[in-house]
Amino acid sequence: MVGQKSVNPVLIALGANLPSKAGPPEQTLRAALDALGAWGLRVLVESPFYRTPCFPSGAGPDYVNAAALAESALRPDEILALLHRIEADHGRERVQRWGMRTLDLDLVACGQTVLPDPGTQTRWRDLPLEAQMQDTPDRLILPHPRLQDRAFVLVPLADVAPDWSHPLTGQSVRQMRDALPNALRDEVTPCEWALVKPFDDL
Ligand code: A4P
Ligand code: MG
Repeated sequence: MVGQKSVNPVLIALGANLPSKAGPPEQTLRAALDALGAWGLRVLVESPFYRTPCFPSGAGPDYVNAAALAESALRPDEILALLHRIEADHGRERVQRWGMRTLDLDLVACGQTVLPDPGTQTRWRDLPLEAQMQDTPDRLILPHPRLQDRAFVLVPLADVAPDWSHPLTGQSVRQMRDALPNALRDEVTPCEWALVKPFDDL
């Protein structure tokens, strides 16, 4: 329709392994999901929360990870800015690549959008591990270049968007998750208790 922005399905991965002002990682993720709704993203489906061992192994405490399917008329760069704002509001500091954090919000995908272009996304996706540890993108890459590697992203994402498919590889979330070694998938275990909203919020 003329003058109306199209609405993209938005996939977001959440992770935390240090306490924030909201409390322990579970509470921070709950607060972040609520903040997304308050700042212009309509959260449609939330995954359960999962406990996951830190990657790289031994580099810090276990994480709590989750994923959300949302919709928004915002542009991808506006959504990333919003995620960074919510991270900063929860004390996120970027000290070290893959370092411990109070809150990490990754923009996994916006529909079938590829940014900045297919060649660059593919280059970041195919980056050898050594280079991944050194190089940090200075602009938005979509889909998130490490998506296909991470059990702590793919297991929760399969709860909210199993059939979303990668615009360049054609693989669905379910296929990417199932392609991971069993040992990595099995390390991603549901938190014993779900953090539900208090009754008066419903
Ligand atoms: N950036 C570019 N594209 C994107 C995108 N699609 N989404 C830029 C988010 N950010 C994007 O991100 C680094 C830079 O990438 C930023 O400038 C951003 O604008 P970051 O969030 O500062 O750094 P990061 O999170 O350390 O890097 P990255 O690549 O997101 O790493 P991962 O794969 O998220 O690893 N272990 C467990 N168990 N659970 C975790 O959640 N997370 C990490 C981070 C390491 N180990 C973990 C977990
Ligand atoms: Mg990140």
